[in-house]
Amino acid sequence: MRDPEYEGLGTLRSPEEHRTPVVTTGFDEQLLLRWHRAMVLIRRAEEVIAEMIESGEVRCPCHLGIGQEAVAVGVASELTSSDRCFGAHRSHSHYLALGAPVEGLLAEVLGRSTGCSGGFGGSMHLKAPEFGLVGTVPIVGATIPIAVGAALALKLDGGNFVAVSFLGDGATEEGVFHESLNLAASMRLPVLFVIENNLYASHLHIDYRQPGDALVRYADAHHVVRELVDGNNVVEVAQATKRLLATVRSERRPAVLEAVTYRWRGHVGHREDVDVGVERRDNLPSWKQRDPIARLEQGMLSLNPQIENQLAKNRSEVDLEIIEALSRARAAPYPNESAVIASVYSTSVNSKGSV
Ligand SMILES: Cc1ncc(C[n+]2csc(CCOP(=O)(O)OP(=O)(O)O)c2C)c(N)n1
Repeated sequence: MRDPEYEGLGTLRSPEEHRTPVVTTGFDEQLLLRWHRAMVLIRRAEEVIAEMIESGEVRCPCHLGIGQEAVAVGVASELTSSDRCFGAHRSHSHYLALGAPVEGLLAEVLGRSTGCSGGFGGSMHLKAPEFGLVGTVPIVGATIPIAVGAALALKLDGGNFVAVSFLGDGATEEGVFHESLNLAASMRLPVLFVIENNLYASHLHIDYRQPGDALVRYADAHHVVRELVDGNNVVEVAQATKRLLATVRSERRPAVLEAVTYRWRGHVGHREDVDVGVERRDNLPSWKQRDPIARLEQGMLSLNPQIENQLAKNRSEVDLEIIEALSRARAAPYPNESAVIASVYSTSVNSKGSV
């Protein structure tokens, strides 16, 4: 039973609210266009992956984040390639928002050797360390403590780089999330926990899983600074990230960003109407009215109607980029047998035969 006084997510969980255009007044148009392009790239790449799942060309399990693009793009906008990011099973957006090449993603889901993980990982094991993405792992909660460890290393190294852990609302139900938050707070480690609260873990709504729906309460319990934002508003996400990272970088302590959003496709796969074999009975059409890309476009157009040309240019450039990347990915070979052996066994064996 929920306490009647409990405010929780308030209007943020209601798809009828927060549909208005993103307020872009005072923001540099070039920056807004870059955010727009990054979100369109994630959306289109995932739509193409969805088509390839449906046709049977992509056979690894894919968890699409269509509808959630603003979170990754808003956070990544405040990061450098020397920061250390970690994701989970739904991380295409993190990989692309950090600037890693779309060809590496498409080749990876197609199992090709030119994929970002050599074609061995598939959709859920992405990496692009040169862009700051250390790795993604589908075991829920698995990368949270690794991000805390990376934050410890970054603190010991000096400098002001940070670790970032992208996680879902379901991952806050893993004990390791609470241990990680406690350790990061106790040791004052520079790590930003980004909770993408899309209200669901697989087919189960948060109301059936937790006594409260706002996950920032866990930050409060650990005396960690935090913000709760509309995750479908890229400006809000970027501004909150900027404020939190200023603290994390300068004071070397953790922070939590909770971004409320919604996924348009089912938990896994291309379909909109099922979550892991369970029929979806939610209000997806209503949530689509809170589209993060359309809302940014509306906000930009309201200030400058001429910007439509630039928005259209972004869309067509992204389409071309994806077509070319996909054609290269499809033409690439699968990993050969020696790559399998080399990836499993170490070559550094000493004269006694031990590694
Ligand atoms: C330790 C563990 N338990 C269960 C699963 C199965 N599983 C995969 S994703 C998922 C739901 C995760 O929900 P959330 O963290 O909210 O992320 P979202 O899928 O909404 O992005 C579950 C239960 C798993 N991969 N790992």
